[in-house]
Amino acid sequence: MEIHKYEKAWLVGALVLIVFFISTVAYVTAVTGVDMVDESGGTIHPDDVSDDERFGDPRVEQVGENEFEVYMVALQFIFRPDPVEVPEGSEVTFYITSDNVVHGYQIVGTNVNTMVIPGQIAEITVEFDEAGEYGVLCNEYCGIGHADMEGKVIVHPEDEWEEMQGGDD
Ligand SMILES: [Cu+2]
Repeated sequence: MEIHKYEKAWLVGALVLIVFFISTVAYVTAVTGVDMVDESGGTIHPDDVSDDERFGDPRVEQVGENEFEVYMVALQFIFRPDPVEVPEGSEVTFYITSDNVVHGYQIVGTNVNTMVIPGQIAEITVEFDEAGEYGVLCNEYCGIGHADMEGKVIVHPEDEWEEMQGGDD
């Protein structure tokens, strides 16, 4: 069967596009770490949050050279801890839960955006490659003070962070 050369060109072009589209999806999934929030964080009874080893004392914890874990509780109408402070270039895993109502946790300018559901621990990892202040907001209506429920993530430049760790001696 004879295929006209223009038809061949269109076929090849369409194939190249399909391969390109599939590669972009594969790339984003495998390399950039864009992910859906799932149940990997586990569950916790809302009544146990304040006695829990992780959430009873909400905090930022350094777990590796450039790795941090944040144990966060969303309350009416603040986030604890706030602000979250980490150095530039760090990989931060947030574990967030709530002991009262549904909240949201979104870090503006990043891919961090999750519901915070009582009973559930949202686990989400993000790399902060650029120093600066990132706004945080609750995007689930959680009561009368919802509109004022906001927080901050401060990503410090390397030298500034080192100075902070050195204390004031
Ligand atoms: Cu809210």
